[in-house]
Amino acid sequence: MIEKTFMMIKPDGVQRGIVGKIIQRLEDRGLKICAMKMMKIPKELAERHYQEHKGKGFYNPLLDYITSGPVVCMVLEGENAVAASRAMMGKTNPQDASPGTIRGDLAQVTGRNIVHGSDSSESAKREINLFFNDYEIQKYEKIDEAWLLEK
Ligand code: D4T
Repeated sequence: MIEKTFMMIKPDGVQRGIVGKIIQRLEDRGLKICAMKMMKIPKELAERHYQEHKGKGFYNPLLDYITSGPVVCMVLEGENAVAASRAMMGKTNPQDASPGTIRGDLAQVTGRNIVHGSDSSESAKREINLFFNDYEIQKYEKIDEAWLLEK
């Protein structure tokens, strides 16, 4: 099933200069970039994004971290894009993330785990709507689609 997902390179990914490296992996997998922008997340948006974690011990440090500098937000599309991108990211705690995953190769601790990706189609829809307007999301055919997908 072709679907869209939301992915974010967090402030540590931007500061460490590995934005290009992360995007390269996503493009190499064949995920289509439908939207992309850099922004500094306002506190209210961070609170809405992480509302499920409100009240947990890591909630305030998490808000401080995610609002501490610019992030790069993306909408990606592909076959089972939610599960595919989660698998590419690796486990939340980079110590548990397999080598070959973004976190397993490029991060060390949960509080600096460099990427976020939607964990279900429902959260993908919610997060895409939270971060992007419709006009920011591009609909286009890529020339490799016939070779990448069984179309
Ligand atoms: P995100 O949402 O950033 O992609 O991470 P995950 O989807 O992989 O993990 P999550 O929602 O469970 O956690 C959100 C965010 O909180 C931080 N966190 C999480 C933390 O600092 N300490 C913790 O114990 C947990 C569970 C890291 C990611």
